[in-house]
Amino acid sequence: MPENLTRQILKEHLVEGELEPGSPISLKIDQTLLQDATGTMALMQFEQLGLPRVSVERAVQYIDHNVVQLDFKNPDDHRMLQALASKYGIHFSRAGNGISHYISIERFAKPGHIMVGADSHTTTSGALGMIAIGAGGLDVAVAMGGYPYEIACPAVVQVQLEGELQRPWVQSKDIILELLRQLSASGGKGKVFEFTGPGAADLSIPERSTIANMIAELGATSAVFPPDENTREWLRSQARENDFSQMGPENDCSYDERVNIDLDELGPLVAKPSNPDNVVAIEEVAGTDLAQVCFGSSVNSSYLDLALPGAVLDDRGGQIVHPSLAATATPGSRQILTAIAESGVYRQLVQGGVRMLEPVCGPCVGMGMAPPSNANSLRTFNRNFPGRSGTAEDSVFLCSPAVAAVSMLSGKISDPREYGDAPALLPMPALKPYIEDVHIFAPADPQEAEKIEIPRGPNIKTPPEHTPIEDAVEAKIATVQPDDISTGDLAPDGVEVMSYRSNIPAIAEFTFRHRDPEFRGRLKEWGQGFIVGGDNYGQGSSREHAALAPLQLGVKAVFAKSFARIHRRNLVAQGILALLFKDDADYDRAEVAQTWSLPNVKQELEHGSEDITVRIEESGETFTVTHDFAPTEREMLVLGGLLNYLKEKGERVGGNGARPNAKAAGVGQDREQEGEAVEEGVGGQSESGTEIIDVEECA
Ligand code: MIC
Repeated sequence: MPENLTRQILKEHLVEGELEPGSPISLKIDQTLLQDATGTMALMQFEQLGLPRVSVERAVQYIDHNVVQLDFKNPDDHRMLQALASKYGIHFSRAGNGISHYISIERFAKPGHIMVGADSHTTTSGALGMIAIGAGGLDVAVAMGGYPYEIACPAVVQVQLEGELQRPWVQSKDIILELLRQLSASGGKGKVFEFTGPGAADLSIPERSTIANMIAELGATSAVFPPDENTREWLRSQARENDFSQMGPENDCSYDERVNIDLDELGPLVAKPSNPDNVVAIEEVAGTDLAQVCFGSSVNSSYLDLALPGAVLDDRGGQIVHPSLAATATPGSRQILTAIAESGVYRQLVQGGVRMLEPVCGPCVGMGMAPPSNANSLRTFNRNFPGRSGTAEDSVFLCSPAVAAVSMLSGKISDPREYGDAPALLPMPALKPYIEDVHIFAPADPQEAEKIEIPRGPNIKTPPEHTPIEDAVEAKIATVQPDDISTGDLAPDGVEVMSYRSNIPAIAEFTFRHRDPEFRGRLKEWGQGFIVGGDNYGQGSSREHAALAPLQLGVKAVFAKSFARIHRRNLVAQGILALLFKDDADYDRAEVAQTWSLPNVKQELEHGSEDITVRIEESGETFTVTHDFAPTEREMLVLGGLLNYLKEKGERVGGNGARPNAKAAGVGQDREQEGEAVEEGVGGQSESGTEIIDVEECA
């Protein structure tokens, strides 16, 4: 049967399971991505696997998020990450190189590969024809160890792009905003979006990367653009044409769903506060006063994304950023920074009054440039969850660089089609001279690696312990939350909180700090508790801190109407029950401080029951909730999470995805064949010859 590209790639990598949408599959992983804000926990959990080296073709640790370095915490994390990367066989991209997603498409993404990354926007690399999936740090750690990655088999949605974008005023950002407008922030759950048609073929790789990046905002598993001549050309410009593979959907293949977008009809769109799917036509918000305009960062940070605002400022004899607002620009990578510096775009932006920021995530995750109170900020970023910008009562609009460019002149949200003739852009200089990976450090060779000491600063604490589930679980409801709770509500963005990413006891103190400031106090008093949430609970980022912090505080289960994919899995991997209301009306029964019990939960999980009984202790009423746990996830939950599960099972899958092939967890066949000394078991942090500086000693 002819297959679409997504299924071909999945088939190639299938280790176990049936390619039936929704059914559990395990996939061999080729590449992994870690960034510093998620990497510390991921690598400390990798240490707990007790493996000597990673077993994937390419593992990269980037430093791009926590780079404000207000005090010792961020630099301590970076120093530890560099040592861990070198020791365990991971490439290390130093701060200043750029944002992981952009560097990945420049240097590593490869048609036909599968990557998992501890960042929801890992999906960006789908621009090059690979399947790139965001996941929690523990899942990425386990994949790095050579275990297959487990996921529900995605359905494949064909997005047929007809016609042509009315460039430069209508841009690929408007395509993804249109998808968000049509499908909503949870409309992509369990799906890979495969882009086809003349409108897809016409998009450059950076344009594709904008769409692939923000497919995460739909809650989707991934986006994939079949590799074509544009892909080959991009790889050639990156001096790695050999990474190109000819592949694509086979003639007459089928898809599970189809969406058509006519690009001739598409106009500029804007996502209003405070969710990326709150999308309207620009006409609806035109005239809105602005105090801030921000370009670049994780998405829309390519050369052309910055060249357009530069050209607009340089146009008509020179124009400036409107006096009522502040504008910033963040290039995606060192390559782009160098290109805009050499072409003159940097000068255009600076001369026009734009504040130039270094190529890191920056204001996109609330790292500086918080907007003023009671004012609007217009950003070419991917997310506008409440408070993410750093200002609690913020009002952030998302748009394309074209909309942002003309709006920064007028001080109001403006329709770029009314600007008049588009200015000429400064051409991008040939990239060749900037392509070198001297700032991406290769790991030490295995002998050297054994001697590497891991420096750990006083803010770095080992991940929380996991305990197997009790026969029955009883707890009070610690908070009841509405729909669309983001992981930012659980583990907030911004310099202050994110500096505790390697210290779960400390970061736990910020859980629900805006939504329910009493939440932590209740849990501390009670020792344990439950969370009740609405639809799309845990949307947004991959940060497993949104599960680790509740674990630390004693949360035993989250009951929700539905969960976002990555957060649901993070809860399960950390041993927290992610339970689904069968009847949404049961959500309305929940009250803070009410006691719910799960009298038979262990047995129900062990027996594979779809129903879990809940009793409301105050009234004696019972009802049932359900779940969508894969069989391995049920076992995981019984044992107290993924690490305990691997330890208990003692199964090991080699880097080539063959299974099972070894006697104990932590013992890699590939390594054994190489004759390396390998320790057994999960949980050991030290290896012979390695001096570990004890965390507690530093505290
Ligand atoms: C985000 O855009 O929300 C982040 C910050 O990149 C997160 C990762 C994190 O929280 O460290 C993500 O997208 O997963």
